[in-house]
Amino acid sequence: MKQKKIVYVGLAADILHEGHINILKIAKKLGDVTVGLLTDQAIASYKKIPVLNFNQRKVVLKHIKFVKKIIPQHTLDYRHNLKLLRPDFVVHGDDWKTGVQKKTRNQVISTLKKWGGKLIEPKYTKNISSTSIKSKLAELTPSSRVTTLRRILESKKLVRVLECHSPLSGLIAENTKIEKKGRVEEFEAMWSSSLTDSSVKGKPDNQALDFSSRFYSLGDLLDVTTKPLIFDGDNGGRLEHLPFTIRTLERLGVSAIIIEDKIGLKKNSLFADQSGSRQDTVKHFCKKIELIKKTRNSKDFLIGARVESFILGKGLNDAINRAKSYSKSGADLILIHSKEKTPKEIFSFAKIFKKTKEFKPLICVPSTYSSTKESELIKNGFKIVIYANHMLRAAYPGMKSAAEVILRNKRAYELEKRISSVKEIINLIK
Ligand code: SPV
Ligand code: MG
Repeated sequence: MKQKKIVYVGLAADILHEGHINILKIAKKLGDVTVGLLTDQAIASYKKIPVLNFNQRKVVLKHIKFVKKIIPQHTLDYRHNLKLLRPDFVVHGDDWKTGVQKKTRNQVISTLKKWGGKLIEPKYTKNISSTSIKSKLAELTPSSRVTTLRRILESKKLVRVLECHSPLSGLIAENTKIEKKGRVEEFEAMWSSSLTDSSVKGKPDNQALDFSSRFYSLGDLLDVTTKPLIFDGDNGGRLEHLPFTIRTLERLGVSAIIIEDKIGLKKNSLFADQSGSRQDTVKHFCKKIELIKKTRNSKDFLIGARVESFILGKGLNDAINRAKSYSKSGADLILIHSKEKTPKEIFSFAKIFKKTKEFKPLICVPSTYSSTKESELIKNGFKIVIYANHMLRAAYPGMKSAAEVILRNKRAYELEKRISSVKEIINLIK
Protein backbone atom coordinates (compact mmCIF):
# COMPACT_ATOMS: atom_id res chain seq x y z
CA MET A 1 0.00 0.00 0.00
CA LYS A 2 1.24 3.45 -0.85
CA GLN A 3 2.60 5.25 2.21
CA LYS A 4 0.64 8.40 3.05
CA LYS A 5 2.56 11.66 2.79
CA ILE A 6 3.56 13.44 6.00
CA VAL A 7 2.12 16.93 6.38
CA TYR A 8 3.21 19.34 9.13
CA VAL A 9 1.17 22.31 10.33
CA GLY A 10 2.49 24.61 13.08
CA LEU A 11 -0.35 26.15 15.06
CA ALA A 12 -1.02 28.17 18.20
CA ALA A 13 -4.72 27.23 17.91
CA ASP A 14 -5.76 29.39 20.84
CA ILE A 15 -9.19 30.29 19.52
CA LEU A 16 -9.99 28.01 16.60
CA HIS A 17 -11.71 29.72 13.67
CA GLU A 18 -12.50 29.07 10.01
CA GLY A 19 -8.97 30.10 8.98
CA HIS A 20 -7.49 27.18 10.95
CA ILE A 21 -10.07 24.76 9.58
CA ASN A 22 -9.29 25.88 6.04
CA ILE A 23 -5.56 25.23 6.55
CA LEU A 24 -6.13 21.83 8.18
CA LYS A 25 -8.57 20.78 5.46
CA ILE A 26 -6.05 21.60 2.72
CA ALA A 27 -3.31 19.84 4.72
CA LYS A 28 -5.42 16.70 5.10
CA LYS A 29 -5.87 16.47 1.33
CA LEU A 30 -2.09 16.19 1.04
CA GLY A 31 -1.58 13.38 3.57
CA ASP A 32 -1.52 12.59 7.30
CA VAL A 33 -1.49 15.80 9.31
CA THR A 34 0.78 16.29 12.32
CA VAL A 35 0.13 19.54 14.14
CA GLY A 36 3.13 21.13 15.83
CA LEU A 37 1.21 22.81 18.63
CA LEU A 38 3.11 25.84 19.91
CA THR A 39 3.74 25.68 23.63
CA ASP A 40 2.74 28.63 25.83
CA GLN A 41 6.44 29.60 25.96
CA ALA A 42 6.75 29.54 22.16
CA ILE A 43 3.68 31.77 21.77
CA ALA A 44 4.87 34.14 24.49
CA SER A 45 8.10 34.64 22.55
CA TYR A 46 6.27 36.63 19.86
CA LYS A 47 2.87 37.67 21.17
CA LYS A 48 0.66 37.65 24.26
CA ILE A 49 0.32 34.34 26.11
CA PRO A 50 -2.64 32.31 24.85
CA VAL A 51 -6.00 32.41 26.60
CA LEU A 52 -6.10 28.60 26.72
CA ASN A 53 -3.06 26.72 28.00
CA PHE A 54 -1.24 24.00 26.03
CA ASN A 55 -3.29 21.06 27.30
CA GLN A 56 -6.61 22.84 26.80
CA ARG A 57 -5.66 23.71 23.22
CA LYS A 58 -4.46 20.15 22.61
CA VAL A 59 -7.79 18.65 23.72
CA VAL A 60 -9.71 20.83 21.26
CA LEU A 61 -7.39 20.05 18.35
CA LYS A 62 -7.40 16.32 19.06
CA HIS A 63 -11.05 16.22 18.12
CA ILE A 64 -10.66 17.91 14.75
CA LYS A 65 -11.09 15.21 12.12
CA PHE A 66 -8.32 16.53 9.86
CA VAL A 67 -5.66 16.07 12.56
CA LYS A 68 -3.86 12.74 12.91
CA LYS A 69 -1.23 13.58 15.51
CA ILE A 70 -0.20 16.46 17.79
CA ILE A 71 3.33 17.15 18.95
CA PRO A 72 4.58 20.17 20.90
CA GLN A 73 6.54 22.84 19.07
CA HIS A 74 8.70 24.44 21.74
CA THR A 75 9.93 27.44 19.76
CA LEU A 76 8.70 29.69 17.00
CA ASP A 77 11.45 28.10 14.95
CA TYR A 78 10.11 25.00 13.11
CA ARG A 79 13.47 23.45 12.31
CA HIS A 80 13.77 21.07 15.25
CA ASN A 81 10.40 19.43 14.57
CA LEU A 82 10.93 19.41 10.82
CA LYS A 83 14.22 17.52 11.17
CA LEU A 84 12.49 15.06 13.47
CA LEU A 85 9.57 14.41 11.15
CA ARG A 86 11.00 15.13 7.66
CA PRO A 87 7.53 16.03 6.33
CA ASP A 88 6.70 16.04 2.62
CA PHE A 89 4.69 19.20 3.11
CA VAL A 90 4.39 22.12 5.50
CA VAL A 91 1.15 24.07 5.24
CA HIS A 92 0.89 27.67 6.48
CA GLY A 93 -1.25 30.67 5.53
CA ASP A 94 0.53 33.09 3.19
CA ASP A 95 0.34 35.89 5.80
CA TRP A 96 3.78 35.03 7.17
CA LYS A 97 5.57 36.25 4.03
CA THR A 98 5.93 39.58 5.84
CA GLY A 99 6.24 40.55 9.49
CA VAL A 100 7.66 38.76 12.54
CA GLN A 101 7.41 35.28 11.03
CA LYS A 102 9.24 36.05 7.77
CA LYS A 103 12.54 34.67 9.09
CA THR A 104 10.83 31.48 10.31
CA ARG A 105 9.31 31.01 6.85
CA ASN A 106 12.72 31.27 5.15
CA GLN A 107 14.14 28.70 7.58
CA VAL A 108 11.25 26.34 6.82
CA ILE A 109 11.85 26.61 3.06
CA SER A 110 15.58 25.91 3.31
CA THR A 111 15.11 23.02 5.76
CA LEU A 112 12.44 21.34 3.59
CA LYS A 113 14.75 21.61 0.58
CA LYS A 114 17.15 19.12 2.22
CA TRP A 115 14.75 16.22 1.57
CA GLY A 116 12.66 17.67 -1.24
CA GLY A 117 9.78 18.78 0.99
CA LYS A 118 7.45 21.57 -0.11
CA LEU A 119 5.86 24.57 1.56
CA ILE A 120 2.19 25.04 0.67
CA GLU A 121 0.76 28.48 1.42
CA PRO A 122 -3.01 28.78 1.06
CA LYS A 123 -4.36 32.30 0.86
CA TYR A 124 -4.78 33.75 4.34
CA THR A 125 -8.43 33.89 5.42
CA LYS A 126 -9.02 37.63 5.60
CA ASN A 127 -10.60 39.50 8.48
CA ILE A 128 -10.27 36.68 10.97
CA SER A 129 -7.51 35.77 13.39
CA SER A 130 -7.32 34.63 17.01
CA THR A 131 -5.76 38.00 17.85
CA SER A 132 -8.68 39.95 16.36
CA ILE A 133 -11.24 37.71 18.08
CA LYS A 134 -9.37 38.20 21.35
CA SER A 135 -9.44 41.97 21.05
CA LYS A 136 -13.21 41.77 20.50
CA LEU A 137 -13.39 39.69 23.66
CA ALA A 138 -11.14 42.13 25.52
CA GLU A 139 -13.94 42.56 28.02
CA LEU A 140 -12.04 40.37 30.42
CA THR A 141 -13.38 39.82 33.88
CA PRO A 142 -11.41 40.99 36.93
CA SER A 143 -10.89 37.40 38.07
CA SER A 144 -9.52 36.32 34.71
CA ARG A 145 -7.06 39.23 34.82
CA VAL A 146 -5.89 38.21 38.30
CA THR A 147 -4.71 34.83 37.00
CA THR A 148 -2.70 36.10 34.04
CA LEU A 149 0.44 37.16 35.89
CA ARG A 150 1.09 33.66 37.23
CA ARG A 151 0.70 32.21 33.73
CA ILE A 152 2.96 34.84 32.19
CA LEU A 153 5.58 34.05 34.85
CA GLU A 154 5.49 30.42 33.75
CA SER A 155 5.94 31.30 30.08
CA LYS A 156 8.42 34.18 29.97
CA LYS A 157 12.12 34.33 30.76
CA LEU A 158 11.70 37.86 32.11
CA VAL A 159 8.48 39.68 32.86
CA ARG A 160 8.70 43.39 32.03
CA VAL A 161 6.55 45.67 34.13
CA LEU A 162 5.94 49.34 33.35
CA GLU A 163 4.82 51.98 35.82
CA CYS A 164 1.39 53.37 34.98
CA HIS A 165 0.06 56.35 36.89
CA SER A 166 -3.00 57.06 34.72
CA PRO A 167 -5.29 55.35 32.24
CA LEU A 168 -3.40 57.08 29.42
CA SER A 169 -0.04 55.69 30.57
CA GLY A 170 -1.84 52.33 30.92
CA LEU A 171 -2.77 52.51 27.24
CA ILE A 172 0.88 53.10 26.45
CA ALA A 173 1.87 49.97 28.41
CA GLU A 174 -0.94 48.10 26.68
CA ASN A 175 -0.18 49.08 23.10
CA THR A 176 3.50 49.93 22.79
CA LYS A 177 5.36 47.31 20.78
CA ILE A 178 8.60 47.31 18.87
CA GLU A 179 9.98 44.73 16.49
CA LYS A 180 13.62 43.81 16.96
CA LYS A 181 15.46 40.94 15.28
CA GLY A 182 12.19 39.30 14.29
CA ARG A 183 10.79 39.45 17.82
CA VAL A 184 8.03 41.64 19.11
CA GLU A 185 9.02 43.28 22.39
CA GLU A 186 6.38 44.63 24.75
CA PHE A 187 5.51 45.04 28.42
CA GLU A 188 3.79 42.15 30.13
CA ALA A 189 2.34 43.96 33.11
CA MET A 190 1.77 47.32 34.83
CA TRP A 191 3.11 48.68 38.11
CA SER A 192 0.97 50.87 40.29
CA SER A 193 3.64 52.85 42.12
CA SER A 194 3.09 54.63 45.43
CA LEU A 195 5.71 57.18 44.35
CA THR A 196 4.12 58.15 41.05
CA ASP A 197 0.51 57.80 42.29
CA SER A 198 1.39 60.27 45.07
CA SER A 199 3.34 62.61 42.77
CA VAL A 200 0.47 62.82 40.29
CA LYS A 201 -1.74 64.01 43.16
CA GLY A 202 0.94 66.48 44.28
CA LYS A 203 1.58 64.61 47.51
CA PRO A 204 4.77 63.13 49.04
CA ASP A 205 5.30 59.37 48.89
CA ASN A 206 4.59 58.89 52.62
CA GLN A 207 1.09 57.41 52.53
CA ALA A 208 -0.51 60.86 52.68
CA LEU A 209 -2.42 59.53 49.69
CA ASP A 210 -4.51 56.77 51.20
CA PHE A 211 -5.35 53.39 49.68
CA SER A 212 -8.97 54.38 49.02
CA SER A 213 -7.92 57.22 46.71
CA ARG A 214 -5.38 54.99 44.98
CA PHE A 215 -8.01 52.26 44.44
CA TYR A 216 -10.36 54.79 42.92
CA SER A 217 -7.78 55.82 40.29
CA LEU A 218 -6.79 52.19 39.80
CA GLY A 219 -10.34 51.39 38.70
CA ASP A 220 -10.04 53.92 35.86
CA LEU A 221 -6.74 52.41 34.76
CA LEU A 222 -8.08 48.86 34.82
CA ASP A 223 -11.17 49.98 32.88
CA VAL A 224 -9.17 50.64 29.72
CA THR A 225 -6.43 48.00 29.88
CA THR A 226 -6.16 44.20 29.84
CA LYS A 227 -2.63 43.49 31.08
CA PRO A 228 -2.05 42.31 34.64
CA LEU A 229 -1.18 44.84 37.32
CA ILE A 230 1.15 44.65 40.31
CA PHE A 231 0.18 46.93 43.19
CA ASP A 232 2.78 48.69 45.31
CA GLY A 233 1.19 48.26 48.73
CA ASP A 234 3.86 50.14 50.75
CA ASN A 235 4.07 48.18 54.01
CA GLY A 236 0.50 46.90 53.65
CA GLY A 237 -0.79 49.16 56.43
CA ARG A 238 -2.20 47.93 59.72
CA LEU A 239 -2.77 44.20 60.13
CA GLU A 240 -6.40 44.91 61.01
CA HIS A 241 -6.99 46.71 57.70
CA LEU A 242 -5.04 44.37 55.44
CA PRO A 243 -7.86 41.89 54.63
CA PHE A 244 -10.01 44.76 53.29
CA THR A 245 -7.16 45.96 51.09
CA ILE A 246 -6.61 42.47 49.67
CA ARG A 247 -10.31 41.92 48.97
CA THR A 248 -10.58 45.22 47.14
CA LEU A 249 -7.48 44.56 45.06
CA GLU A 250 -8.68 41.13 44.01
CA ARG A 251 -12.13 42.44 43.22
CA LEU A 252 -10.57 45.11 40.99
CA GLY A 253 -8.60 42.44 39.09
CA VAL A 254 -5.11 43.18 40.45
CA SER A 255 -2.71 40.22 40.05
CA ALA A 256 -0.24 40.85 42.86
CA ILE A 257 0.56 43.04 45.83
CA ILE A 258 4.07 43.83 46.96
CA ILE A 259 4.55 44.85 50.57
CA GLU A 260 7.79 46.17 52.04
CA ASP A 261 9.28 45.30 55.43
CA LYS A 262 9.35 48.83 56.88
CA ILE A 263 7.31 50.39 59.65
CA GLY A 264 6.64 53.88 60.95
CA LEU A 265 6.15 56.95 58.78
CA LYS A 266 6.82 55.81 55.28
CA LYS A 267 9.76 57.25 53.37
CA ASN A 268 10.52 56.50 49.72
CA SER A 269 13.38 54.00 49.51
CA LEU A 270 15.30 56.05 46.96
CA PHE A 271 15.75 59.00 49.40
CA ALA A 272 19.39 59.26 50.44
CA ASP A 273 18.40 59.95 54.05
CA GLN A 274 16.69 56.91 55.53
CA SER A 275 17.08 58.08 59.14
CA GLY A 276 13.85 57.53 60.99
CA SER A 277 12.97 54.62 58.71
CA ARG A 278 12.79 51.36 60.59
CA GLN A 279 12.63 47.81 59.35
CA ASP A 280 9.81 45.66 60.64
CA THR A 281 10.55 42.61 62.79
CA VAL A 282 10.62 39.39 60.80
CA LYS A 283 7.86 38.00 62.99
CA HIS A 284 5.47 40.92 62.47
CA PHE A 285 6.10 41.14 58.73
CA CYS A 286 5.55 37.38 58.35
CA LYS A 287 2.19 37.81 60.07
CA LYS A 288 1.17 40.20 57.30
CA ILE A 289 2.20 37.69 54.63
CA GLU A 290 0.29 34.90 56.38
CA LEU A 291 -2.77 37.10 56.68
CA ILE A 292 -2.76 37.95 52.97
CA LYS A 293 -2.36 34.26 52.19
CA LYS A 294 -5.35 33.47 54.36
CA THR A 295 -7.49 36.28 52.95
CA ARG A 296 -6.88 35.97 49.23
CA ASN A 297 -9.58 34.31 47.22
CA SER A 298 -7.34 32.83 44.61
CA LYS A 299 -3.81 31.45 44.80
CA ASP A 300 -3.20 33.29 41.55
CA PHE A 301 -3.29 36.58 43.42
CA LEU A 302 0.43 36.71 44.16
CA ILE A 303 2.12 37.97 47.32
CA GLY A 304 5.40 39.80 46.84
CA ALA A 305 7.61 40.47 49.86
CA ARG A 306 10.00 43.38 49.47
CA VAL A 307 13.25 43.17 51.41
CA GLU A 308 14.61 46.59 52.39
CA SER A 309 17.81 45.40 54.11
CA PHE A 310 20.15 46.97 51.54
CA ILE A 311 18.21 50.26 51.59
CA LEU A 312 18.66 50.44 55.37
CA GLY A 313 22.31 49.37 55.35
CA LYS A 314 21.68 46.00 56.98
CA GLY A 315 23.71 43.90 54.56
CA LEU A 316 23.52 40.61 52.72
CA ASN A 317 23.01 38.15 55.59
CA ASP A 318 20.05 40.08 56.93
CA ALA A 319 18.54 40.23 53.44
CA ILE A 320 18.93 36.47 52.89
CA ASN A 321 17.52 35.53 56.30
CA ARG A 322 14.53 37.77 55.81
CA ALA A 323 13.86 36.51 52.28
CA LYS A 324 13.96 32.93 53.55
CA SER A 325 11.49 33.67 56.34
CA TYR A 326 9.14 35.62 54.07
CA SER A 327 9.20 32.80 51.57
CA LYS A 328 8.41 30.23 54.27
CA SER A 329 5.47 32.36 55.42
CA GLY A 330 3.91 32.24 51.97
CA ALA A 331 5.43 34.96 49.80
CA ASP A 332 5.22 33.93 46.15
CA LEU A 333 7.76 36.50 44.97
CA ILE A 334 10.70 38.28 46.57
CA LEU A 335 11.65 41.84 45.64
CA ILE A 336 15.18 42.70 46.64
CA HIS A 337 15.52 46.47 46.60
CA SER A 338 18.66 48.55 46.22
CA LYS A 339 19.56 52.16 45.56
CA GLU A 340 23.14 51.49 44.50
CA LYS A 341 24.46 52.63 41.13
CA THR A 342 25.34 49.04 40.20
CA PRO A 343 23.43 45.77 40.64
CA LYS A 344 26.35 44.20 42.53
CA GLU A 345 24.55 43.73 45.85
CA ILE A 346 21.33 42.38 44.36
CA PHE A 347 23.32 39.97 42.19
CA SER A 348 25.21 38.64 45.26
CA PHE A 349 21.85 38.23 46.98
CA ALA A 350 20.39 36.31 44.02
CA LYS A 351 23.43 34.03 43.80
CA ILE A 352 22.95 32.85 47.39
CA PHE A 353 19.14 32.91 47.50
CA LYS A 354 18.93 30.82 44.32
CA LYS A 355 20.63 27.94 46.12
CA THR A 356 18.29 27.89 49.11
CA LYS A 357 15.22 25.69 49.33
CA GLU A 358 13.15 28.80 50.04
CA PHE A 359 13.90 30.25 46.62
CA LYS A 360 11.06 32.18 44.96
CA PRO A 361 11.06 34.19 41.70
CA LEU A 362 13.00 37.40 42.15
CA ILE A 363 11.98 40.95 41.32
CA CYS A 364 14.27 43.92 40.84
CA VAL A 365 13.64 47.64 40.40
CA PRO A 366 16.52 49.09 38.38
CA SER A 367 15.91 52.79 39.02
CA THR A 368 19.42 53.68 40.22
CA TYR A 369 21.27 50.93 38.34
CA SER A 370 19.42 51.62 35.09
CA SER A 371 22.44 50.89 32.88
CA THR A 372 22.00 47.18 33.65
CA LYS A 373 20.65 45.30 30.62
CA GLU A 374 17.75 42.89 30.89
CA SER A 375 20.01 40.06 29.63
CA GLU A 376 22.21 40.55 32.75
CA LEU A 377 19.16 40.48 35.00
CA ILE A 378 18.08 37.17 33.46
CA LYS A 379 21.61 35.74 33.73
CA ASN A 380 21.66 36.64 37.40
CA GLY A 381 18.39 34.92 38.18
CA PHE A 382 15.79 37.70 38.05
CA LYS A 383 12.33 36.92 36.75
CA ILE A 384 10.51 40.27 36.99
CA VAL A 385 11.87 43.73 36.22
CA ILE A 386 9.86 46.76 37.29
CA TYR A 387 10.47 50.06 35.49
CA ALA A 388 8.98 51.80 38.48
CA ASN A 389 8.68 55.51 37.67
CA HIS A 390 9.75 56.12 34.11
CA MET A 391 6.42 57.07 32.52
CA LEU A 392 5.92 59.93 34.96
CA ARG A 393 9.56 61.01 34.78
CA ALA A 394 9.19 61.16 30.99
CA ALA A 395 5.94 63.16 31.10
CA TYR A 396 7.06 65.74 33.64
CA PRO A 397 9.90 67.46 31.71
CA GLY A 398 7.70 67.58 28.58
CA MET A 399 4.91 69.40 30.40
CA LYS A 400 7.26 71.69 32.30
CA SER A 401 9.16 72.83 29.25
CA ALA A 402 5.88 73.40 27.37
CA ALA A 403 4.79 75.78 30.13
CA GLU A 404 8.14 77.60 29.94
CA VAL A 405 8.05 77.92 26.15
CA ILE A 406 4.61 79.60 26.32
CA LEU A 407 5.82 82.02 29.01
CA ARG A 408 8.99 82.85 27.08
CA ASN A 409 7.26 83.44 23.74
CA LYS A 410 3.96 84.79 24.99
CA ARG A 411 2.25 82.38 22.61
CA ALA A 412 2.09 78.62 21.94
CA TYR A 413 3.27 78.69 18.32
CA GLU A 414 6.88 77.73 19.14
CA LEU A 415 5.62 74.61 20.86
CA GLU A 416 3.66 73.22 17.94
CA LYS A 417 6.47 71.17 16.41
CA ARG A 418 7.34 69.57 19.74
CA ILE A 419 3.93 68.44 20.84
CA SER A 420 1.17 66.18 19.55
CA SER A 421 -1.35 67.78 17.23
CA VAL A 422 -4.92 68.19 18.46
CA LYS A 423 -5.91 65.67 15.76
CA GLU A 424 -3.45 63.12 17.14
CA ILE A 425 -4.88 63.53 20.62
CA ILE A 426 -8.47 63.27 19.38
CA ASN A 427 -7.60 60.08 17.48
CA LEU A 428 -5.55 58.62 20.30
CA ILE A 429 -8.54 57.09 21.98
CA LYS A 430 -11.00 55.37 19.74
C1 SPV B 1 7.50 52.98 44.00
O1 SPV B 1 7.56 52.99 42.76
O2 SPV B 1 6.71 53.66 44.63
C2 SPV B 1 8.37 52.07 44.74
C3 SPV B 1 9.70 51.77 44.23
O3 SPV B 1 8.01 51.67 45.83
S1 SPV B 1 10.80 52.91 44.90
O4 SPV B 1 10.37 54.24 44.52
O5 SPV B 1 12.10 52.59 44.39
O6 SPV B 1 10.77 52.78 46.37
MG1 MG C 1 6.43 52.75 46.63
